[in-house]
Amino acid sequence: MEHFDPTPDDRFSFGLWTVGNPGRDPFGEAVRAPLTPTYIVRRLSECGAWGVNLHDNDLVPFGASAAQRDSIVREFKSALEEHGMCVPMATTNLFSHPVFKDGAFTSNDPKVRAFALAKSMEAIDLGVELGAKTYVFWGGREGSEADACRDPRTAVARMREALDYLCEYVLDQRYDLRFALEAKPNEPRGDIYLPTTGHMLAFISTLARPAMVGVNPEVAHENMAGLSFVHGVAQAMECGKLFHIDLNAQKIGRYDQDLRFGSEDVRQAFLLVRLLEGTSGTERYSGPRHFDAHAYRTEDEAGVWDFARGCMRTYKILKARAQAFDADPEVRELIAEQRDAELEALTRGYSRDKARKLRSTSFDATLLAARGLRYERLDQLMMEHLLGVR
Ligand code: GLT
Ligand code: MN
Ligand code: MN
Repeated sequence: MEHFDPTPDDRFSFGLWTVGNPGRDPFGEAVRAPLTPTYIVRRLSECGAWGVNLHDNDLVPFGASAAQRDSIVREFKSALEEHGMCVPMATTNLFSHPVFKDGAFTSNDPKVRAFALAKSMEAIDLGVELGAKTYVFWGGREGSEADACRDPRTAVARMREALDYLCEYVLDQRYDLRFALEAKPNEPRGDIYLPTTGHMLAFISTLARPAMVGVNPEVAHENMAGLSFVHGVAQAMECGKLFHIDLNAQKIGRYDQDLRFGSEDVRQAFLLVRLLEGTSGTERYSGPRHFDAHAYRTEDEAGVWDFARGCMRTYKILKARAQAFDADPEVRELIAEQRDAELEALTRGYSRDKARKLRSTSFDATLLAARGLRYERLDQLMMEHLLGVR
């Protein structure tokens, strides 16, 4: 029997806010007691996780003095060391405090925008001090309900100004840090600017330092927009922009559920793991496998660790299923690349001569159209691997 216990080589990480989620929602109070960051570090390492991620205020409370900050950070660092855990990613909380009720970088108030920038620089310092190599920006409050309040172009321009500023800050400090932008279409705002990974990729190409900035797509968020997560992630990988990933699960058409990885739409989860692990022979994603999810509100603390182990276990089971699928001779035959050396020579790289030859080639469209593609068989094979009978 294969074992699916996580090891540090799997590069699994969780946010302090994920396993630390006390189960509060808009309709009800917390159902679990808060867990301290150092306790979370210990329990995550016991579960087999490799890394722990955080917002500035998951660790250092908003408004803490410099002395309080330093002692909290010292204690946290020694817990990391003791349990052999790292902090691969950090981020800023620019959404909880009421000051950010109408956005942080995109607020109409220059004082709020300035405060958000200052808070971000401080949080970047904290992340780098803890060893983070990736810095996430999720603009949860960067949106609107009363859309006449600002031109959305102004919002995008303000976002650009803030990110350009922070890129220069990182370079000026000589930090080894890259930014990863996380999209979400709505919630908590009626609409959030730059709502999908696709919007983010286009936006990044307009920045002053595009090479420093990539994306952090989240399963739930792209699903909320009704999009194929696998296609979005693949596009980010294809242009070298998948810097980080938020793994969870989501039913389509709902609020942001942040469910245990793989617990909904197991086909997409399978195809995602197959893509990230490159089991079909493509390039493998080498960054952290981060779970941005939380346990059901029905759970006590024991259920939280069941949840965490479940995320990692499902990932590894799907990886094993994907490897078996891609090693299956029948599958390989069905998806083997078709070649036509003569025509490919004409369609690869334009020249006037190639175009002339191509246009004088005759094609039997009826014959080409008549061939069945056997995708029913292919998909059923995928299902049988997924269901464990093949
Ligand atoms: C928040 C959000 C997540 C983001 C986190 C990073 S915070 O929990 O729902 O999707 O990734 O800011
Ligand atoms: Mn997320
Ligand atoms: Mn989410």
